[in-house]
Amino acid sequence: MYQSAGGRPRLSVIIPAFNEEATIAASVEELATHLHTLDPQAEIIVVDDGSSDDTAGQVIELTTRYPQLSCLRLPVNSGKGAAVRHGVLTARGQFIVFIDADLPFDLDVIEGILRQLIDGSDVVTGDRTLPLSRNLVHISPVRLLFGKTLAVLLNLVVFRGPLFPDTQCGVKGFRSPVALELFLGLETKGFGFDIEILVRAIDRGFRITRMPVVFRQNGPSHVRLLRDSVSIFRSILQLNRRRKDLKPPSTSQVVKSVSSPK
Ligand SMILES: Nc1nc2c(ncn2[C@@H]2O[C@H](COP(=O)(O)OP(=O)(O)O)[C@@H](O)[C@H]2O)c(=O)[nH]1
Ligand SMILES: [Mg+2]
Repeated sequence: MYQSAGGRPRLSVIIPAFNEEATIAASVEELATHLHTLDPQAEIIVVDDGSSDDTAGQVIELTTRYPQLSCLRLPVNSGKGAAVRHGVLTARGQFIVFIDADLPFDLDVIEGILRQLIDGSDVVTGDRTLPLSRNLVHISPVRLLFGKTLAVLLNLVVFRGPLFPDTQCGVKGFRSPVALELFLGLETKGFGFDIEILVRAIDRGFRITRMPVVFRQNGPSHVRLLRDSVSIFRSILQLNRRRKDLKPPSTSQVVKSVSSPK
């Protein structure tokens, strides 16, 4: 449907993976099958972030069946932000999407993201709080409370308004030059990297679109609530200190939401 241009794939999908041996093969196969109809040449880049299990072995085994699949390996565990950054700097597609290894969202979201990018968005961020999003996953009340509190605090501190209720959503897409600009200077290596990416996008005046998702499943989480929330919040504070001109986003800043079905 979306043809590749001049030998360059239209789309690159990056999967950061840390100790995902139980799910990564099934995820790659599902993704490859799904992408086949969208863009047969779409590349899939799994970034193995110094896993201590057989994540990389599982992926490498599949590369014989899926020539568009590759596996990057970081020698030591460096964090989700570092892994996605690595993938972005290697990706060849005109459009770049990253998604969590357990493919938590209905994969139709990838086509939705592509459509928004083709229509002129620079950045598309999945958002589980949009009215068109659906949640089919049970989330424990404690995790929900942590998530919501973190979202409210960080929006207050970083964005000076409720711009992004779901910064941590594990699917986002970019036009390739935009991705390069956002990820080249990325400093946050851990789970707080999504926030830094959105801040950098806002500061540069990029057009950002919030995209509904169907949250369909959730593998076991690597996020340790207290420790990672504290470290995410610490990176938020560092981020703010580094920004020279902290100001509310200008009203001309476009953060739009997809609010009608396709
Ligand atoms: N690169 C990297 N990825 C990680 C790390 N921890 C988790 N991930 C990946 O980040 C994604 C989301 O992690 P997950 O534990 O499912 O987080 P949650 O869904 O937000 O609770 C998955 O693709 C993981 O493999 C890590 O230390 N480094
Ligand atoms: Mg998860």
